[in-house]
Amino acid sequence: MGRTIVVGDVHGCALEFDDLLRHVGFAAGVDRIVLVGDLVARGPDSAGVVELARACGALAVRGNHDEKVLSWWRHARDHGKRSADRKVKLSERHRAVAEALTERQFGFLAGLPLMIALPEHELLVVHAGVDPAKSPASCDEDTLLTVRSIDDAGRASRKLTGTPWAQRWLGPQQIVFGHDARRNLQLEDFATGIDTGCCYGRQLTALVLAEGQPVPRDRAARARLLTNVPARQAWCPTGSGDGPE
Ligand SMILES: [Mn+2]
Repeated sequence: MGRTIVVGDVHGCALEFDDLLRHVGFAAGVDRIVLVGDLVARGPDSAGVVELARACGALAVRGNHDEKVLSWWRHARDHGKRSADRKVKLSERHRAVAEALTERQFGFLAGLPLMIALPEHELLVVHAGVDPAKSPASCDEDTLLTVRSIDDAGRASRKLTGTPWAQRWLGPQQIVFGHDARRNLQLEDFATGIDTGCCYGRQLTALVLAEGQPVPRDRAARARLLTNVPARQAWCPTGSGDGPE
């Protein structure tokens, strides 16, 4: 086993995902890729991202955008596509993803867990985050997929108002997450947010851990393990509201 390379929200940016694999010198069969979810939507080539993830044997957690198209796919599988179109409302953007993905690619997304524990790195990977008042294992799906902040009443919230949940999480595990492109890189004592908005024309970021290396508690030491590649272009306007972010 080689390095563990944890990659931020790819969001259909297949070219940049490929750029990142080259940039870190990804060695197939040696290194391990772990994606923080939201493989699909916003960017130009969701199917290409899923195919690349499959091809490099990536592990990944499910993101809220992955879950959105999966909810349509599960309904279509069980009740037919016409029923799914009526019952599961998709934005135009998500509809395009649902039409682009093959059954095999949907099957890959459907197999993604909500959380991946990598005890050799003292690391948990989730898409959005956790409710710091609970153990990660007892957090509900909605929190893991959408949380951003803790509101004034102490509740986990998907809004940007309030305290970033990552500032309230006191470990003991280090959590690496995505989902919050607007806050960009987040480096807290026990949490690292690596959604740096590639689909909006910023960067695709990764945390690169040597075999068996615990995620450093020290922020500067952790920052040295981060690397990124620039977006080839802005694929999606910032704040383009298309449902769940
Ligand atoms: Mn997300």
